[in-house]
Amino acid sequence: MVTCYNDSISQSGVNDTLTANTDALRRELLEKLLELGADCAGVARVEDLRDGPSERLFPNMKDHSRDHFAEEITTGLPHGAVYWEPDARSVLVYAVAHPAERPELDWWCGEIDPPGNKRLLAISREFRAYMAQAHPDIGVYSRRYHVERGGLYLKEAAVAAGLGCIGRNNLLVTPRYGPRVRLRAIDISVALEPTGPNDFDPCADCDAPCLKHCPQGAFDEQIYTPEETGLAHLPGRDGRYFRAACAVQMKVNEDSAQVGLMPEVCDHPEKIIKYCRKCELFCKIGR
Ligand code: B12
Repeated sequence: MVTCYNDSISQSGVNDTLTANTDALRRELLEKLLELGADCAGVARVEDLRDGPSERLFPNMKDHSRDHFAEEITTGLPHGAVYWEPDARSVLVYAVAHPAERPELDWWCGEIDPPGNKRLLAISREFRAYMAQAHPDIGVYSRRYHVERGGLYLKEAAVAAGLGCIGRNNLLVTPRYGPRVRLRAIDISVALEPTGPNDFDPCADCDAPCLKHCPQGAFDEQIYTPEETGLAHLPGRDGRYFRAACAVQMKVNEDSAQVGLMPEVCDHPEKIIKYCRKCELFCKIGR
């Protein structure tokens, strides 16, 4: 039944260095996430995520987009900084596949979350209910989506958990679904052995159609360099992803949205916003 999570676990079996208890707990929790509807799940260690490349780049970003996020900071921390609960030790990261043939999973109905997001949220809610009953002694903290409101950098957590790698399209690319996944995370107070990272890298020999079809040319120029930033990991890997251009396209999508009905999420007509996904949909992995 184990889907794409922790291919490391399913291939190599149990890590002998773990105590039987934490290993059993890790299996139980990841399998619970899959049972609740996640398509991939893994574990990252909080210590490995602190002060990651996104958090370090953020204060020096030149291509801030949608800076209204800054107005929404509820953590009390500087913009871009990640809040951690004092007793958080492990991050459970999970993904729901968003295949090309189910585009509606990613459609916003006005301000209402797309069906895919709703599923991610439902998994979190049901997982917490399970934990409250099965492991009331473990702290469980559902992560918000926006870093400004208590989220974390989900792609980095997913890489650390072994779900995939950051592709040249600046997205998490998974072996099974390519980049066509949406992510969420739940922190817990127990230290579990991480399920990643691994050396999966399908971009190395790819002619990168994902980069060529961006309607705003968001990958056309190098915005950041390792020398200037002191970082090895940059947006689009080598600093070629231009966030502000991407945000222009998303605004175009919002402005051109047509009013329609999505009965599965809303009982009245709303603007149905279909954000651009060309960098995802042109990726050859997982199709
Ligand atoms: C703000 C935001 C946006 C903004 C800005 C995007 C940006 N990347 O800057 C806008 C609105 C433009 C946007 C656009 C999109 N987004 Co967006 N976005 C986010 C959000 C909330 C935070 C991302 C962020 O601020 N990153 C900070 C900047 C500094 O980092 P970064 O550009 O991501 O680059 C870092 C990594 O690439 C990393 N890196 C590079 N190489 C390596 C290697 C290693 C080993 C490591 C560890 C790290 C690493 O280092 C960089 C820092 O230098 C996340 C959710 C979350 N909480 O994480 C979703 C998220 C990243 N978005 C997502 C998606 C799908 C999209 C869109 C396709 C639009 C859509 N239809 O939803 C586009 C795609 C853009 C792209 N190609 O990157 C998904 C990605 C899923 C996936 N498979 O990766 C996320 C995770 C949300 C989700 N629901 O799952 N997004």
